[in-house]
Amino acid sequence: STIEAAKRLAAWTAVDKHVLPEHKVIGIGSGSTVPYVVERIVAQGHEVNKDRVFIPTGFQSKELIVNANLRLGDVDQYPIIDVTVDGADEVDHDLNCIKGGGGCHLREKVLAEAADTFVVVADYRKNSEVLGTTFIQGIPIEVASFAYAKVLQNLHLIGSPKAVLRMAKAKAGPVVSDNGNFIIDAPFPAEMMKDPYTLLTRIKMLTGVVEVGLFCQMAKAAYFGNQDGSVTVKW
Ligand code: DER
Repeated sequence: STIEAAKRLAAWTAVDKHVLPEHKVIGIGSGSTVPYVVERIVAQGHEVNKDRVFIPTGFQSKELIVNANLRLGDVDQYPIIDVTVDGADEVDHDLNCIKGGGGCHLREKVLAEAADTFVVVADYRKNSEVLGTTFIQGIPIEVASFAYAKVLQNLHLIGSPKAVLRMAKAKAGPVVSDNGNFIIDAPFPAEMMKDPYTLLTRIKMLTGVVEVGLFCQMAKAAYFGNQDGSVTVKW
């Protein structure tokens, strides 16, 4: 499909540009675009990959690395990462991202921050001006499970009356993250989404919040595959 082709295009372009032979510690994100990132890194060959270590951002990411026969590492062993490549749910004109659609944004943010270079790869649907325009289910927020009701209450008070606990589809009850926490999806009005950094700080301060799916001023560049086979780069 054009969406899969667009994901692959973004991923291959970003890897060719930012995952170079001198880069030995690579952070691998989560979602449906990063498999194309791993595909392109594997294609760089065993010679260059045998001296590299790959840091996952969750269970799915770890499986991707292991199944590609790439060397697995942990962020506690490799606190300095050369480059992290990850997807996103939406990217605004200033390279701020909504992330966490896949429920992995806590480890994703740790690896994005630990990397010298953090790049985003996505299909054209994620390329936006103001966050919340195309990704409308809300800002993903990882919360301590016992505190979720309090966090929900406070999110309603600070501007997200429609905030909800993310319920599982293939399991009775809520989604449980790789870290054993719950996820809340909190939509905010466009006015507040125009200043994602202020919104991030306000949400992060709510007691019980573990991590917020707003990645502000972290990405060095974002690559979007387009329907016509071209690539848009924001940096
Ligand atoms: O949850 C995340 O932040 C993931 O990166 C995810 O949102 C990316 O989604 P996709 O690559 O499957 O579109």
